[in-house]
Amino acid sequence: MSTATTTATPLRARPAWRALEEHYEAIRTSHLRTLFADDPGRGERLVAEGAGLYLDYSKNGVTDETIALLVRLAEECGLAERTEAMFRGERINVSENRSVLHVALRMPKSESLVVDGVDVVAEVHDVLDRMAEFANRIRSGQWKGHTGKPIRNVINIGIGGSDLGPVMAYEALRHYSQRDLTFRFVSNVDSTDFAEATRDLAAEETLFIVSSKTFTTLETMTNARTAREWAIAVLGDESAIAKHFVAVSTNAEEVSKFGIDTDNMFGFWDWVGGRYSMDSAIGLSTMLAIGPEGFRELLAGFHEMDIHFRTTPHARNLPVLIGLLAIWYGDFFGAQTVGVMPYCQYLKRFPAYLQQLTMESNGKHVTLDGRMVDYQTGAVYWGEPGTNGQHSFYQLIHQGTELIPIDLIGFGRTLNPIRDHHDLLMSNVFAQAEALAFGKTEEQVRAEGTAEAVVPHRVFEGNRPSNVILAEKLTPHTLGALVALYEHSVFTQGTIWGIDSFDQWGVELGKALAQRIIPELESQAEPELHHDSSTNALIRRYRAMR
Ligand code: G6Q
Repeated sequence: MSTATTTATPLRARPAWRALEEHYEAIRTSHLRTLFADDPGRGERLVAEGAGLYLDYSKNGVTDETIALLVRLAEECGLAERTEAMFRGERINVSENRSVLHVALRMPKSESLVVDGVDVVAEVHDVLDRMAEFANRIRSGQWKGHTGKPIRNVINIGIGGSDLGPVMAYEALRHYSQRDLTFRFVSNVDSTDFAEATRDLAAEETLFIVSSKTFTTLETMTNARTAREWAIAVLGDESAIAKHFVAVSTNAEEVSKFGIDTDNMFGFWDWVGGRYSMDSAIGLSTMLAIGPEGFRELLAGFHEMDIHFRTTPHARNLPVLIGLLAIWYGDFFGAQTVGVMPYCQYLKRFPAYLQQLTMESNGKHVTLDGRMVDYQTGAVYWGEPGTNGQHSFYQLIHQGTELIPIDLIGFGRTLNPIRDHHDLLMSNVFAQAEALAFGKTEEQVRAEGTAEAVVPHRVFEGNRPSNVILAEKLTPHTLGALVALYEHSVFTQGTIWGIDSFDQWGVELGKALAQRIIPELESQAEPELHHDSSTNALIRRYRAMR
């Protein structure tokens, strides 16, 4: 089946969708208490394993029949065919007419993937080898700054896909990082970001990685120019650039125009989307932090999940199950959001990273062939590390009126074993999933001797869904597998909705309008304004305050 025919039948007209609608009516009031009581084996059966991750999805409002129907939906929507099309390098990003080949970034050297006559895996490894050589020189102190001192600080300048992955990975893998190097990340065009990141650093020991696929992004280029002025002001002359700036980009021309020698540029390709690029050269800061070997492990984790996704039957396939459950809650139960709660302080930026991955990918309102959808697409993803979130917003998940499916992520072992912290942390993972699913009945509350007037306040209705994802320990390998898990779950959802998960036209309009407004803010003379009355008034007020 070709990719084009898979989108031909409107989603809601598909037999599996119709069957799911009926099934939903039959199951929507079933309580997890009953589902577990009637089927004591479900906690051991509704699980899946792959690439070092264990998924327990038994505390969801599903039965074996639900899963079978969802899997049938995936089949009817051509998930297997579209997955193969992606892995073969077909141009499945239709609105940009591009291949989608982040999976090639983590294929081992021994493999080859020829797309348009080019072995992309060989190209990937050429860049990885150059990155490794550079990383070794920085990490060993062999690379010297303009005044002959080794580099101690690395600042990645980038935004969106050229920032969120690197920041998240650095925070996640800090434990494995070379601790005598300082890493900072500047993304916001708000000058505060740059000022605070550099205020206590010596320019002669600082390396800037300017990360930008296009090398034209306003925020990144503004910060990069500020960084160049900052470095030259201290180091004296332009020739310092060669020792203190490297670029990660697909645009060699703009890189050299900026003044960075293309010998100090690490390339990638238009078939790597920004939000899918943390394992390309965009991950240079990650490699500097954890070393080439650690980076290889990270790629191996991604690759293991890629293989799992490509080869495991959908009913036991982790990304497929997670993607299908998101469809189940979004399109049938009307859930608007999905919470992702890592019980791991190192993963504190993981939810922010996922927000871009999921929402920029699946926040779409037309199908691949341009028809308006008549169903809900991408949910709002959000989250915070546990247990912190429990002391703020979990209240609403437990007792509010919104249905919020959540993923709880935990590890068997901590990287910082201190007293019984880890058992306390993990007991909360299990307790939250249990409390959400089973709640507390009126009878139980009464039996505790609660005053009658307070009883309703203390009742937890339960039946609130969660996935629990467990891995042995947070390693570069685990992180790769975890990111690939969500990447492919996004792909699964996008395939079912029949949308293009790899473009991002929605980001464009605001950028274009900002370009028009900049001269209106900066001009000396009072500009003639032709916006709506609100925008005109706001611009005038800002000019007066400025
Ligand atoms: C990601 C998006 C977007 C992009 C940034 C930075 O998928 O395309 O977040 O990564 O706008 O773009 P550059 O890397 O080109 O600066």
